Amino acid sequence: MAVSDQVNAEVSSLRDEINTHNHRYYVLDDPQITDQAYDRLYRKLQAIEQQHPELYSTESPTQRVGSPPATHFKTVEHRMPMLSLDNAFDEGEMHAFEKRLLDKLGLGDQALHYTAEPKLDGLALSLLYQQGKLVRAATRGDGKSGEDITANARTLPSIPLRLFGSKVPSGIEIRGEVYMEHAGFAELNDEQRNIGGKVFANPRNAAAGSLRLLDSRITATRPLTFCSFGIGWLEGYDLPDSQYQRMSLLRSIGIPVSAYIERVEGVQGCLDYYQRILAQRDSLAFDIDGVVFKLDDTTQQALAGNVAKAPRWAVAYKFPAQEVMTRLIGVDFQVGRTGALTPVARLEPVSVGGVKVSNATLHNMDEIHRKDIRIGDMVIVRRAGDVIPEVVAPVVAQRTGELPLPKMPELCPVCRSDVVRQEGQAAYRCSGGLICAAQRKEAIKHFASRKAMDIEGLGDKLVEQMVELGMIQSISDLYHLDLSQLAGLERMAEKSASNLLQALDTSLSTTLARFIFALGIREVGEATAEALALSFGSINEIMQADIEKLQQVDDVGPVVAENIVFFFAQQSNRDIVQNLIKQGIHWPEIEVTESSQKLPLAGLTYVITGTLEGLSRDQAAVLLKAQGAKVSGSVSAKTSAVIAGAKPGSKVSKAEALGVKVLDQAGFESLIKINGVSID
Ligand code: 5U1
Repeated sequence: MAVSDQVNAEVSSLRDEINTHNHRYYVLDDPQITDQAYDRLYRKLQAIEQQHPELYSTESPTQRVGSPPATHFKTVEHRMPMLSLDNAFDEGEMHAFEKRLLDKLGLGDQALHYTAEPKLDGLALSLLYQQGKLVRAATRGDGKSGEDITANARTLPSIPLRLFGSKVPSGIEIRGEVYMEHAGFAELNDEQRNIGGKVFANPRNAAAGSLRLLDSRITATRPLTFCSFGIGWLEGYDLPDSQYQRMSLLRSIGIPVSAYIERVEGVQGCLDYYQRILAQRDSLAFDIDGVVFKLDDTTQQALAGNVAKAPRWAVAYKFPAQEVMTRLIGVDFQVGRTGALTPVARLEPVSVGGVKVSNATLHNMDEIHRKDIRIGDMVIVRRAGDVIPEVVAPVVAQRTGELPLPKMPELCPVCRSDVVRQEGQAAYRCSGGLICAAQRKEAIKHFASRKAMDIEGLGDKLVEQMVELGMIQSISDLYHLDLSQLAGLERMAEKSASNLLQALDTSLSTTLARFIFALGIREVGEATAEALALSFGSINEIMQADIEKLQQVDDVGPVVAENIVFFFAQQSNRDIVQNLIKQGIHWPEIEVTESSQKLPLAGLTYVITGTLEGLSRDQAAVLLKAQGAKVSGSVSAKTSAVIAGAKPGSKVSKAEALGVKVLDQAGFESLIKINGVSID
């Protein structure tokens, strides 16, 4: 049966819509819909295509799932060789780079302009588009020819299968880098550990390994991203003669380009840019190993020419290495909040990514055995982003003679209780519970942390001091502290002591979700705590619930349910909850309704700004969520209303500009009908 015009039109419109959202997400960095809404569109298209196989198209966004494995990759020649980059390691080498250019161009001491961008730590890829359609993707190889990995590249959502707009050249080879973000890398390695698969040493190896898999269906599951850094070959098009404008042109035809790209003047401009990007390096979601500068004027680029395989007109100014070698001098064991003992490497101090490192995590004993790390080994240490430095691997080639494997102690190094390992679990734990000062310290730090009770001024060092001095045995003791006790502590003046007492007092007014999270029940994170709060509405109900009842909550599986029941089965934990309530911890009541569909605010999204009278923004959010609403941090055209307390921020003007309703305190109160509910 012929496909009706209506189905044809729907498929075509869904494909366009999905492609537009990909473009907004990867190229414009400005997503307009949630991941869930995107998934809904995607599944809708998939369902129609399954019903109508005759509508199959290689260009459909659903065709990024990969194809059956190949036996090998074909070798293909690049239209134009893929060059490499010369490096500079200090300011002197940057000055020398510019001097060479000025001499070559005969420009004396004129100012040169450069396009500057971060150097992504991934692997280079060349994409060939003909008549706007992706026809080939190849690795760099030896620069002249590389491996044809088209089937794999097609699975990356950031690589458009077709270019956008009316300005598309008839043929273009686009060059760029494929990389993996830290979060995706960590998730991939966790999965690989679970299935006993290959664990990757760093995101670059993971990206390279994933892109060169013979089975593109596996590549399709790997979190890879593409970002372009230039054009290799081009036909049927007049390019602008500025590198910066060429990159803007790529962006305009749907190719992702760095969001950090800038045009800078002279070496000083380059050095300033280097410092600015270096300062952001640890907060980026991906690894970069330097910044790249390219002469902006492409006529000057042509005049400067190439030396061997690298252009004279570009340079990579490298950052300090994030992976270095040093000696493992010993292994200590750190006791965490749940009693788990983590092996920590003691290292010969070394600078990693510009920061001095003398300790690094070894994760767990299984990892030490899997990697065969010995005390006395030279090891590779990696520090990237804001994560804790880790020992990646031993350098076995440098091992001289027999070296001992680290051993898990039989007694807790802090409280001397037995160390035990539950069957089927990777972690070894101290059996001392809250008798163990280490577990007590961690439990209190967690209780006070920002996402839990948010007790400002109660930092880690202070908690450690208080536990060591025996001032607090359990979290409920925090609320018995007085000014004279606090003011007697090291580095604690009377003013900060009184601020801390005030912060403790403020923390008494909280939300049920924060309180549950703060208790530190094993594997109960923020989302689970929130789901528990919304579905039970009271701490007593949660304390009394059995495993079966707990499992009815979204997010709660058998293991988490068992952890919750186990936690509240301990009389000491029940006492802590009762004591805290006696000391005045409170939260707004939540009315529990059977089905979220029936809730009055279901399907609506609110943004809260400014200070509301009598309740925090968090508490207001709980009241809205209890009635089925969503609470978001940013205003968009889809926001149902902005709730503005005193001194609201720019969110109100944004709402007004978008025509979104703004509710004041009274409007909010009538919305959630909290007049009868005591909120102070
Ligand atoms: N960001 C960036 N990386 N990268 C790598 N730009 C850049 N340019 C390159 C390479 C190999 O080569 C061109 C200068 C030819």
